[in-house]
Amino acid sequence: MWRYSRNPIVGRYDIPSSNSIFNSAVVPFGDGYAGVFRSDNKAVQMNIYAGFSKDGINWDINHEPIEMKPGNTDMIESDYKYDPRVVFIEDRYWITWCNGYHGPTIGIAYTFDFADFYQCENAFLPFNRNGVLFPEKFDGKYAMLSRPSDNGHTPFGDIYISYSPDMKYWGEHRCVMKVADFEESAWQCTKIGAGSAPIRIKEGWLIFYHGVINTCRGFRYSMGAAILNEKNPSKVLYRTRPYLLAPNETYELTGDVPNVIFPCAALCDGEKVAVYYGAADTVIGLAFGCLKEIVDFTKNNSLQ
Ligand code: BMA
Repeated sequence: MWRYSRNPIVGRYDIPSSNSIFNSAVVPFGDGYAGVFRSDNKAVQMNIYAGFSKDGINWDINHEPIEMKPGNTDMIESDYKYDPRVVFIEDRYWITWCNGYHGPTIGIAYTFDFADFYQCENAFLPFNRNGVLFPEKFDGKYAMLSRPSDNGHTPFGDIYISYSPDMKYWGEHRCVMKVADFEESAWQCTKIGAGSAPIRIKEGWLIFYHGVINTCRGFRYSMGAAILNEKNPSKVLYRTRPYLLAPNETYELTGDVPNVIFPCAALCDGEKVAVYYGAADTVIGLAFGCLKEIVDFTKNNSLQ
Protein backbone atom coordinates (compact mmCIF):
# COMPACT_ATOMS: atom_id res chain seq x y z
CA MET A 1 0.00 0.00 0.00
CA TRP A 2 1.14 3.55 -0.43
CA ARG A 3 0.22 6.85 1.14
CA TYR A 4 -1.46 9.71 -0.67
CA SER A 5 1.30 12.18 -1.53
CA ARG A 6 -0.69 15.11 -0.14
CA ASN A 7 -1.44 13.59 3.26
CA PRO A 8 -2.77 14.56 5.67
CA ILE A 9 -6.08 15.15 3.89
CA VAL A 10 -7.73 16.69 6.96
CA GLY A 11 -5.78 18.97 9.25
CA ARG A 12 -6.16 19.34 12.98
CA TYR A 13 -7.67 22.84 12.80
CA ASP A 14 -10.06 22.26 9.88
CA ILE A 15 -13.00 22.98 12.20
CA PRO A 16 -12.68 26.41 13.89
CA SER A 17 -13.13 24.90 17.36
CA SER A 18 -10.99 21.80 16.81
CA ASN A 19 -7.84 20.62 18.51
CA SER A 20 -7.65 17.54 16.31
CA ILE A 21 -9.62 15.64 13.66
CA PHE A 22 -8.67 12.01 13.20
CA ASN A 23 -10.18 8.47 13.48
CA SER A 24 -13.06 9.09 11.05
CA ALA A 25 -15.22 7.13 8.59
CA VAL A 26 -16.42 7.86 5.07
CA VAL A 27 -18.83 6.25 2.60
CA PRO A 28 -20.01 6.92 -0.96
CA PHE A 29 -23.03 9.23 -0.77
CA GLY A 30 -25.04 10.79 -3.61
CA ASP A 31 -22.62 11.71 -6.36
CA GLY A 32 -19.79 12.10 -3.85
CA TYR A 33 -18.98 11.04 -0.33
CA ALA A 34 -20.15 11.67 3.20
CA GLY A 35 -18.42 10.97 6.46
CA VAL A 36 -18.61 11.09 10.21
CA PHE A 37 -15.55 12.68 11.72
CA ARG A 38 -14.09 12.52 15.17
CA SER A 39 -12.96 15.88 16.40
CA ASP A 40 -11.75 16.82 19.84
CA ASN A 41 -12.37 20.53 20.48
CA LYS A 42 -10.00 22.90 22.20
CA ALA A 43 -11.46 21.90 25.56
CA VAL A 44 -10.53 18.38 24.39
CA GLN A 45 -14.11 17.17 24.42
CA MET A 46 -14.58 14.28 21.99
CA ASN A 47 -17.48 14.49 19.54
CA ILE A 48 -18.55 13.44 16.04
CA TYR A 49 -19.30 15.73 13.07
CA ALA A 50 -20.84 15.12 9.65
CA GLY A 51 -18.84 16.03 6.56
CA PHE A 52 -19.19 15.98 2.79
CA SER A 53 -16.86 15.70 -0.17
CA LYS A 54 -17.08 15.56 -3.95
CA ASP A 55 -13.83 13.61 -4.41
CA GLY A 56 -13.24 11.85 -1.07
CA ILE A 57 -10.14 13.94 -0.51
CA ASN A 58 -11.26 17.54 0.03
CA TRP A 59 -13.77 17.63 2.87
CA ASP A 60 -16.29 20.16 4.17
CA ILE A 61 -16.85 19.21 7.77
CA ASN A 62 -19.73 20.76 9.69
CA HIS A 63 -18.63 23.12 12.44
CA GLU A 64 -21.23 21.83 14.88
CA PRO A 65 -21.30 18.27 16.21
CA ILE A 66 -24.07 15.85 15.24
CA GLU A 67 -27.21 16.34 17.33
CA MET A 68 -28.95 13.02 17.80
CA LYS A 69 -32.71 12.46 17.83
CA PRO A 70 -34.23 9.41 19.52
CA GLY A 71 -34.05 6.28 17.33
CA ASN A 72 -35.23 2.89 18.61
CA THR A 73 -35.27 4.04 22.26
CA ASP A 74 -35.48 7.12 24.48
CA MET A 75 -32.44 9.36 24.27
CA ILE A 76 -29.63 7.83 26.23
CA GLU A 77 -26.69 9.53 27.87
CA SER A 78 -23.65 10.27 25.82
CA ASP A 79 -20.86 11.88 27.80
CA TYR A 80 -18.65 11.80 24.72
CA LYS A 81 -18.48 10.27 21.27
CA TYR A 82 -15.40 9.13 19.40
CA ASP A 83 -13.93 6.84 16.72
CA PRO A 84 -17.01 6.57 14.43
CA ARG A 85 -17.52 3.95 11.73
CA VAL A 86 -20.18 4.18 8.99
CA VAL A 87 -21.75 1.50 6.82
CA PHE A 88 -24.73 1.32 4.48
CA ILE A 89 -27.07 -1.60 5.25
CA GLU A 90 -30.25 -2.17 3.20
CA ASP A 91 -31.81 1.30 3.18
CA ARG A 92 -29.76 3.55 5.47
CA TYR A 93 -26.38 4.47 6.83
CA TRP A 94 -25.54 3.09 10.26
CA ILE A 95 -23.03 4.82 12.48
CA THR A 96 -21.27 3.12 15.36
CA TRP A 97 -18.90 4.90 17.73
CA CYS A 98 -17.42 4.73 21.16
CA ASN A 99 -20.14 6.22 23.34
CA GLY A 100 -19.51 7.57 26.82
CA TYR A 101 -22.04 5.82 29.03
CA HIS A 102 -20.41 5.34 32.45
CA GLY A 103 -17.30 4.64 30.44
CA PRO A 104 -16.88 3.73 26.79
CA THR A 105 -19.26 1.35 25.04
CA ILE A 106 -20.64 1.08 21.50
CA GLY A 107 -23.22 3.68 20.44
CA ILE A 108 -25.39 3.14 17.37
CA ALA A 109 -27.29 5.60 15.18
CA TYR A 110 -28.75 5.69 11.70
CA THR A 111 -29.22 8.36 9.10
CA PHE A 112 -30.63 8.53 5.59
CA ASP A 113 -29.11 11.86 4.64
CA PHE A 114 -26.28 12.80 7.06
CA ALA A 115 -28.52 15.66 8.23
CA ASP A 116 -30.86 13.91 10.70
CA PHE A 117 -29.34 11.23 12.91
CA TYR A 118 -31.30 8.84 15.12
CA GLN A 119 -29.56 7.34 18.13
CA CYS A 120 -30.40 3.76 19.13
CA GLU A 121 -29.61 1.60 22.12
CA ASN A 122 -25.98 1.07 23.01
CA ALA A 123 -24.94 -2.33 21.72
CA PHE A 124 -23.11 -3.52 24.83
CA LEU A 125 -22.44 -2.93 28.49
CA PRO A 126 -19.41 -0.76 29.17
CA PHE A 127 -16.55 -1.16 28.50
CA ASN A 128 -16.22 -1.74 24.81
CA ARG A 129 -14.61 -0.04 21.81
CA ASN A 130 -14.17 -0.41 18.06
CA GLY A 131 -17.69 -1.48 17.12
CA VAL A 132 -17.77 -2.19 13.38
CA LEU A 133 -20.91 -3.37 11.56
CA PHE A 134 -20.96 -5.71 8.56
CA PRO A 135 -22.65 -4.26 5.45
CA GLU A 136 -24.86 -7.35 5.10
CA LYS A 137 -27.02 -9.41 7.44
CA PHE A 138 -26.30 -13.05 8.32
CA ASP A 139 -29.46 -15.19 8.44
CA GLY A 140 -31.50 -12.02 8.92
CA LYS A 141 -29.31 -10.72 11.72
CA TYR A 142 -27.01 -7.71 11.88
CA ALA A 143 -23.43 -8.53 12.83
CA MET A 144 -20.91 -6.35 14.65
CA LEU A 145 -17.26 -6.73 15.51
CA SER A 146 -16.15 -5.12 18.77
CA ARG A 147 -13.47 -5.17 21.38
CA PRO A 148 -14.38 -5.55 25.05
CA SER A 149 -12.03 -3.31 27.02
CA ASP A 150 -11.59 -1.35 30.24
CA ASN A 151 -12.13 2.29 31.16
CA GLY A 152 -8.52 3.37 30.55
CA HIS A 153 -5.83 3.03 27.91
CA THR A 154 -6.60 -0.65 27.74
CA PRO A 155 -3.48 -2.84 27.78
CA PHE A 156 -5.29 -5.86 26.27
CA GLY A 157 -7.97 -6.59 23.69
CA ASP A 158 -9.28 -9.15 21.22
CA ILE A 159 -11.93 -8.88 18.51
CA TYR A 160 -15.38 -10.43 19.10
CA ILE A 161 -18.50 -10.69 16.96
CA SER A 162 -22.11 -10.25 18.11
CA TYR A 163 -25.44 -10.57 16.32
CA SER A 164 -28.73 -8.72 16.59
CA PRO A 165 -32.14 -9.27 14.96
CA ASP A 166 -33.14 -5.61 15.41
CA MET A 167 -30.14 -3.34 16.18
CA LYS A 168 -31.31 -3.26 19.78
CA TYR A 169 -30.56 -6.58 21.44
CA TRP A 170 -27.17 -8.13 20.86
CA GLY A 171 -26.04 -11.70 21.58
CA GLU A 172 -24.37 -14.84 20.26
CA HIS A 173 -21.03 -13.28 21.19
CA ARG A 174 -18.09 -15.19 19.73
CA CYS A 175 -14.37 -14.61 19.75
CA VAL A 176 -13.00 -13.85 16.27
CA MET A 177 -9.36 -12.97 16.64
CA LYS A 178 -6.93 -12.65 19.52
CA VAL A 179 -3.66 -10.77 19.86
CA ALA A 180 -0.65 -12.44 18.30
CA ASP A 181 2.28 -13.94 20.19
CA PHE A 182 5.11 -11.50 20.71
CA GLU A 183 7.50 -13.90 18.96
CA GLU A 184 5.18 -14.35 15.97
CA SER A 185 3.99 -10.84 15.14
CA ALA A 186 4.89 -8.33 17.81
CA TRP A 187 3.19 -5.28 16.24
CA GLN A 188 -0.17 -6.84 17.19
CA CYS A 189 0.75 -8.51 20.49
CA THR A 190 -0.88 -6.10 22.99
CA LYS A 191 -4.34 -5.45 21.54
CA ILE A 192 -6.19 -5.51 18.24
CA GLY A 193 -9.37 -3.80 17.08
CA ALA A 194 -11.54 -3.83 13.96
CA GLY A 195 -11.05 -0.82 11.72
CA SER A 196 -12.94 -0.57 8.45
CA ALA A 197 -16.35 -2.01 7.69
CA PRO A 198 -15.75 -5.45 6.13
CA ILE A 199 -15.47 -5.54 2.35
CA ARG A 200 -17.08 -8.49 0.56
CA ILE A 201 -14.55 -10.32 -1.61
CA LYS A 202 -14.54 -13.70 -3.37
CA GLU A 203 -12.77 -15.35 -0.41
CA GLY A 204 -15.08 -13.90 2.28
CA TRP A 205 -14.72 -10.57 4.12
CA LEU A 206 -11.67 -8.35 4.03
CA ILE A 207 -11.09 -6.16 7.07
CA PHE A 208 -8.40 -3.67 7.93
CA TYR A 209 -7.67 -3.66 11.64
CA HIS A 210 -5.28 -2.02 14.06
CA GLY A 211 -2.72 -3.87 16.10
CA VAL A 212 -0.81 -2.47 19.04
CA ILE A 213 2.53 -3.17 20.67
CA ASN A 214 3.43 -1.71 24.05
CA THR A 215 6.92 -0.29 23.70
CA CYS A 216 9.11 1.50 26.24
CA ARG A 217 7.73 4.75 24.70
CA GLY A 218 4.11 3.62 24.96
CA PHE A 219 1.62 2.08 22.56
CA ARG A 220 2.40 1.92 18.85
CA TYR A 221 -0.60 1.39 16.50
CA SER A 222 -0.16 -0.20 13.06
CA MET A 223 -2.56 -1.59 10.46
CA GLY A 224 -3.01 -5.16 9.24
CA ALA A 225 -5.60 -7.00 7.15
CA ALA A 226 -7.60 -10.16 7.74
CA ILE A 227 -10.01 -12.27 5.71
CA LEU A 228 -13.02 -13.74 7.52
CA ASN A 229 -15.21 -16.63 6.43
CA GLU A 230 -18.09 -15.54 4.22
CA LYS A 231 -20.93 -17.36 6.03
CA ASN A 232 -19.40 -17.52 9.49
CA PRO A 233 -17.27 -14.42 9.98
CA SER A 234 -16.11 -15.54 13.43
CA LYS A 235 -13.72 -17.81 11.52
CA VAL A 236 -10.50 -16.11 10.44
CA LEU A 237 -9.12 -17.52 7.20
CA TYR A 238 -6.02 -15.35 6.92
CA ARG A 239 -4.43 -12.53 8.83
CA THR A 240 -1.24 -10.66 8.05
CA ARG A 241 1.84 -11.51 10.07
CA PRO A 242 3.62 -8.34 8.86
CA TYR A 243 1.76 -5.07 9.15
CA LEU A 244 0.49 -3.35 6.02
CA LEU A 245 1.15 0.17 7.27
CA ALA A 246 2.97 1.37 10.39
CA PRO A 247 3.77 4.87 11.65
CA ASN A 248 6.59 6.29 9.54
CA GLU A 249 5.69 9.74 8.25
CA THR A 250 6.08 12.82 10.45
CA TYR A 251 2.32 13.26 10.82
CA GLU A 252 2.07 9.65 12.07
CA LEU A 253 5.11 9.82 14.33
CA THR A 254 4.31 13.13 15.97
CA GLY A 255 1.09 14.66 17.16
CA ASP A 256 -1.04 14.49 20.27
CA VAL A 257 -0.40 10.73 20.54
CA PRO A 258 2.76 9.73 18.63
CA ASN A 259 3.04 6.52 16.59
CA VAL A 260 -0.61 5.89 15.74
CA ILE A 261 -2.15 4.63 12.50
CA PHE A 262 -5.80 3.92 13.22
CA PRO A 263 -7.93 2.78 10.21
CA CYS A 264 -11.66 3.52 10.43
CA ALA A 265 -12.87 3.20 6.83
CA ALA A 266 -11.99 1.64 3.49
CA LEU A 267 -13.52 2.39 0.10
CA CYS A 268 -13.31 -0.25 -2.58
CA ASP A 269 -14.04 0.46 -6.24
CA GLY A 270 -13.25 -2.60 -8.31
CA GLU A 271 -9.54 -3.16 -7.79
CA LYS A 272 -8.92 0.18 -6.11
CA VAL A 273 -8.83 0.41 -2.32
CA ALA A 274 -8.55 3.58 -0.25
CA VAL A 275 -8.08 3.36 3.51
CA TYR A 276 -8.79 6.35 5.76
CA TYR A 277 -6.85 6.38 8.99
CA GLY A 278 -6.28 8.61 11.96
CA ALA A 279 -2.63 9.66 12.25
CA ALA A 280 -1.11 10.34 15.68
CA ASP A 281 -4.59 11.17 17.07
CA THR A 282 -4.28 14.52 15.28
CA VAL A 283 -5.03 14.40 11.51
CA ILE A 284 -6.45 12.08 8.82
CA GLY A 285 -4.32 10.17 6.31
CA LEU A 286 -5.26 8.24 3.21
CA ALA A 287 -3.53 5.13 1.87
CA PHE A 288 -4.15 3.29 -1.39
CA GLY A 289 -3.75 -0.28 -2.56
CA CYS A 290 -4.85 -2.81 -5.16
CA LEU A 291 -7.42 -5.27 -3.90
CA LYS A 292 -5.81 -8.34 -5.45
CA GLU A 293 -2.37 -7.42 -4.10
CA ILE A 294 -3.74 -6.88 -0.60
CA VAL A 295 -5.66 -10.17 -0.69
CA ASP A 296 -2.68 -12.10 -2.09
CA PHE A 297 -0.38 -10.53 0.49
CA THR A 298 -2.77 -11.42 3.30
CA LYS A 299 -3.02 -15.03 2.10
CA ASN A 300 0.72 -15.46 1.48
CA ASN A 301 1.88 -13.85 4.71
CA SER A 302 -0.73 -15.22 7.06
CA LEU A 303 -0.33 -15.97 10.75
CA GLN A 304 -2.77 -18.86 10.51
C1 BMA B 1 -7.53 4.37 21.72
C2 BMA B 1 -8.60 5.34 21.32
C3 BMA B 1 -8.31 5.89 19.96
C4 BMA B 1 -6.90 6.39 19.85
C5 BMA B 1 -5.93 5.37 20.35
C6 BMA B 1 -4.50 5.86 20.35
O1 BMA B 1 -7.73 3.90 23.01
O2 BMA B 1 -8.64 6.43 22.25
O3 BMA B 1 -9.18 6.94 19.71
O4 BMA B 1 -6.60 6.69 18.51
O5 BMA B 1 -6.27 4.99 21.65
O6 BMA B 1 -4.32 6.92 21.25
